[in-house]
Amino acid sequence: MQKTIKIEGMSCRHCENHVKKELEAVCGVTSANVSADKGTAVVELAHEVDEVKFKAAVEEAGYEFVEVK
Ligand SMILES: [Cu+2]
Repeated sequence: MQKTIKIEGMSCRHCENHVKKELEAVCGVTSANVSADKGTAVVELAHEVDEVKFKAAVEEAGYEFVEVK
């Protein structure tokens, strides 16, 4: 299962890495592919993850969570 998270505020590779690290620490996330250019994080999931967890991870990294598709 794959989902795309829209994120605002990332501008470089360091931002991508912060977000990737936080998202991959969430239970159920097997990998996160983050793009500062697109403002997205494509997450691969082992099981359903509550949107609230994604929001918390993105905010913990210091960026703005927009939505999950
Ligand atoms: Cu940055």
